[in-house]
Amino acid sequence: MSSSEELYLEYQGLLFPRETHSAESLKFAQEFTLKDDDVLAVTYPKSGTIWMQEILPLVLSGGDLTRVQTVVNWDRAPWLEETRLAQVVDKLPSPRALVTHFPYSFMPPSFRTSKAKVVYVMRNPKDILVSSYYFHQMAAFLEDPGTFEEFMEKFLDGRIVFGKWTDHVKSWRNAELGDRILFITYEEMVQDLPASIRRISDFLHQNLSEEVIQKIAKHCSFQSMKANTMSNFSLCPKEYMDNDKSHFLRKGRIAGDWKNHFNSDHLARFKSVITKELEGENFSLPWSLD
Ligand code: PPS
Repeated sequence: MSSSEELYLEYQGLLFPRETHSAESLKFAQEFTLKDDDVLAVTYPKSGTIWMQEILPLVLSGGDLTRVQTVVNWDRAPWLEETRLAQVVDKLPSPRALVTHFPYSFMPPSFRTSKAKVVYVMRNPKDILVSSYYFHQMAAFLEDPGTFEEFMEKFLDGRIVFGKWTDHVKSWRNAELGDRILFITYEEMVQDLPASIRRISDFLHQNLSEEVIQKIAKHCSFQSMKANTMSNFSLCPKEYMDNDKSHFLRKGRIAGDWKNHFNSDHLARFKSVITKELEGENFSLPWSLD
């Protein structure tokens, strides 16, 4: 079993998986020039990143399925912070779709001066914790999660990649980006995907027809993405992600898997830490922590 130091790179106080990040890639990201028509899906890990990575290029291309069927997701809408970006960025069609797990303070100066837009996906943190727990079991580039209790403590302390969930959410909620940012929840996407795609399309001034919205929703359903080798990470070698242990597209369709993992002690501990961390913030969470 590899240690945290072997697996993770610490950069400006945050942990990043060395498998896909380097000091150079993080510096490259922080010096990256964003364009006015770029659109970024911003998420804390396990909040719905690859889902938005599928939706954005489709919305931006008027529902053209060619790229989602022929280009793997990590090249189609690359992560700003990953080493892969430098290799594929010149081949991205405009308007570009990118994704990032960066908290706001890590964004390049060009983001602040550009008109680039952000779709920020939020998910119930209890479900993020559960999703992340299974992901740490199947991804060899992440530390073994230990028991569920141990992993919950690491999550609450931010001793995991990309730090604390509360810090991430606070950083973007307080970023004051006006009409450059759309906040959307994973749960509303589960509940009504066509309506969520309509919100995204309107935000990006795409003016898509109902027929195109339905086409995108069909392609981005859990079943369809789970079957799409360009999106389900089955092309990722087993030594990096072991689908025998857990699938990347694991439960998805059901919001609230946390109920199968939290006992009353977990719930009380989770609620008290998250509530304290968010004390005094001028936004409220769209989910109850009970
Ligand atoms: S990562 O590693 O941060 O990029 O992971 P991320 O993509 O943010 O989150 C993975 C979870 O998103 C679920 N997912 C979906 N749910 C519903 N519908 C669709 N189409 C979809 N695509 C991805 C995926 O199943 C993970 O959640 P869990 O709860 O583990 O199933």
